Amino acid sequence: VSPNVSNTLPLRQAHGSAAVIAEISEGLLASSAHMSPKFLYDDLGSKLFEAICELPEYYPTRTEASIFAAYGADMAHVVGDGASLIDLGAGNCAKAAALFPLLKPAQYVPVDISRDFLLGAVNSLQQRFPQIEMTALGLDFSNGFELPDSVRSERRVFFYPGSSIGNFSPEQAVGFLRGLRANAGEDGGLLIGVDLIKDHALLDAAYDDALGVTSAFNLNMLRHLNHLVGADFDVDQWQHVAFFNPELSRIEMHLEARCPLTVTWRGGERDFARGERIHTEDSYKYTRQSFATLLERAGFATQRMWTDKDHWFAVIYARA
Ligand code: AVI
Repeated sequence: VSPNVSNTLPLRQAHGSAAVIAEISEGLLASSAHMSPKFLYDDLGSKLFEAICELPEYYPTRTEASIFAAYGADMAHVVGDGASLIDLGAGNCAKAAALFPLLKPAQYVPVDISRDFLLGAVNSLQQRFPQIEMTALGLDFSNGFELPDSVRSERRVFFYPGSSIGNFSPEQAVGFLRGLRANAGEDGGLLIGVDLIKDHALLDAAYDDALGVTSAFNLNMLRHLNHLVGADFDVDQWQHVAFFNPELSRIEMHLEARCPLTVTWRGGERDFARGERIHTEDSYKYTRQSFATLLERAGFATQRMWTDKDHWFAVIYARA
């Protein structure tokens, strides 16, 4: 059995396209340079993120897994079986696969910007679960996306674990969640993982680990940009900076120039002073109440929430 692969344009094939050059140029030329976190995820970036999830400092993955392990059966009861499970940012698909025996989806639709990485994972998953129809979508869903006709079920359950929603600003998150709600169909919903505000030292360490894996993950964006737009970033000239910003309730990740330098790419050139930064990612942290309010603003009806004993992380099922 082979999974379906949807015929969408992956970012990899889009490299050098006018739209990608325009987006990257706009970010690099802004007075405070910034770059979408989606550019963290080329093939190596996805592998580095997998490694981050194994780090002792990166508590979200194991805390969320402990919540699924403790309450998975209860979640399956609330969600119901036989749905189309649409896994947003599926990566290696491991989180959804662990829930298959409980959720018993009729169809599995993993979506990820890192297309080749996704296809490798789905191919082996399809062998393990031949009874579940699988359709892999290699695309950037951050600006919304159309589900292909092959997603037939009227009951669509979006699966968005790992607190990836935190990589949107709260305003963007409301817009994105509204789109999911509108597409969930009759009796569908959203099973989502959210990272909660906690001791700031724990948050800082999770994004600046002792082994330097998160630093490599952040710096790898420069290699990806070199590939995408023929830039000449020298990774050695940059350093990883990450910290919790309590006013905005978010981790900020930046790349900081270690020395004065000039970067050129297909579409532009910019000088950076020593200490000048490119803002590469935000990771917003919520309280249980502030996230429930966000889901309400997005139009979701009822919600069930499960959390760990320390209230570090929450998993919520919101009915459309
Ligand atoms: C994918 N996303 C939820 C991760 C996060 O925690 O915001 C990405 C990440 N960035 C640094 N470490 C992990």
